[in-house]
Amino acid sequence: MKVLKTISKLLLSIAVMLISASAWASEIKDARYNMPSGVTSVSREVYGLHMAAFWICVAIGVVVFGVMFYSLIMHRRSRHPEPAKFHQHVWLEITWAVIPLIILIVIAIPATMVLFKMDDTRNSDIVIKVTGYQWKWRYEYLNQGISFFSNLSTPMSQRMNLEPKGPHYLQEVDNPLVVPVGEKIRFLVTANDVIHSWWVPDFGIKQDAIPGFIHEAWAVVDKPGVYRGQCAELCGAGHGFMPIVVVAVSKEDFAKWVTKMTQGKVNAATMLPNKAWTKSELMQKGRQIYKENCAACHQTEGNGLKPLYPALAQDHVVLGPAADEIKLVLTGRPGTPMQDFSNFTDEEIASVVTYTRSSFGNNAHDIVQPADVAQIRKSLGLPEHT
Ligand code: HEC
Ligand SMILES: [Cu+2]
Repeated sequence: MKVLKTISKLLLSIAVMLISASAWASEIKDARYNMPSGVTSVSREVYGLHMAAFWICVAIGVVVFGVMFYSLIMHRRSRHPEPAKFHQHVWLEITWAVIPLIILIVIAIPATMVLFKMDDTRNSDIVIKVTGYQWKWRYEYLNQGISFFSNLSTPMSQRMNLEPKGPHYLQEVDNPLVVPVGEKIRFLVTANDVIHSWWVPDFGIKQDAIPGFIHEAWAVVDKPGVYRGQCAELCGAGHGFMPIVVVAVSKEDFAKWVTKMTQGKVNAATMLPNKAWTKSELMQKGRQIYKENCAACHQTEGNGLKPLYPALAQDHVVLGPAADEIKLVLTGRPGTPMQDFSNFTDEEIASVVTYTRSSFGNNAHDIVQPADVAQIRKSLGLPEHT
């Protein structure tokens, strides 16, 4: 009777499990539990190592637990009331030291070879400097003179649950990194404030971004597509809001993109420090910097978002002496959302300040040169940043 009850209970729980499993099945189908094998030779080798190590662990687990359960069952007390009383077994001990040693060596050799390969950044076709900021990434194409920030583009309304979440919630940006397929791209990874980490699983890259250090990584992407990653080093309140989006395109499309990005734009390679800039150069660069870094709060048209963010149109600071506005942008207003932008270069601050002073109906007429910013930076005791 008791046995029957147990069996019926067991059957019932299996039925419940099956029903719930089928309900979950559609979700499970799309879920990915393993790491991706990715789209670069390195990422595929890393995946291969991971799977090899995984199956070795499975085999070890089967053997170890097999011996354990065999011993538990076959040498249980009811069968052997008198325990064996042996001590030490030299050969057994040597065996269980040597076998793991061999396994470790077998795993270490291919792993070390992949590490060497990962480190070989020679003969690259394109060099991109990646800089982590709280909380965004900046990409600089060192040979093409292209430079931009990449910010999270998921609207606040989705983050506040006022709107349904999009398919790439918190994994989308305004300006993705664009790279060509089939070319060796060398990444120089660093940071400007705290430690971040540039992680793109499909490229097999997770490289620490540390202020004052430049770490290297490389990738040759085989397949055009959109690859997403994120910051992988807890870097403050916005850590979860600085995703990485890389768009890999054909070489021809990449060349077109480079032309589009450099056409009519001030070429970063020619931005010499202390060079006197013309107003139109400053305005052009300033518009871009404003759009990427200020417009989220002060709005594209400079009319702000009352009562949270003041308008910059007809604002007394913007219309006041240029030195005061430079100071404000360099130091921010502690305790308010107006952060300090001291990690921007002198050129960037000069252009964004010039832009605000002559846009949105503001008519300050003056322009600000990088040298002015450098001077104020110095008077505030901030480190140089050209
Ligand atoms: C995260 C939101 C945010 C961003 C981004 C931001 N600001 Fe601000 N800004 C503020 C807030 C809030 C204030 C008002 C601070 C206060 O309460 O005194 C402010 C104040 C200012 C003021 C002074 C206005 C006044 O009348 O007090 C200027 C000028 C200014 N910001 C320029 C900029 C520039 C230039 C950028 C981009 C480089 C920028 N801000 C980016 C939120 C922001
Ligand atoms: Cu970060």
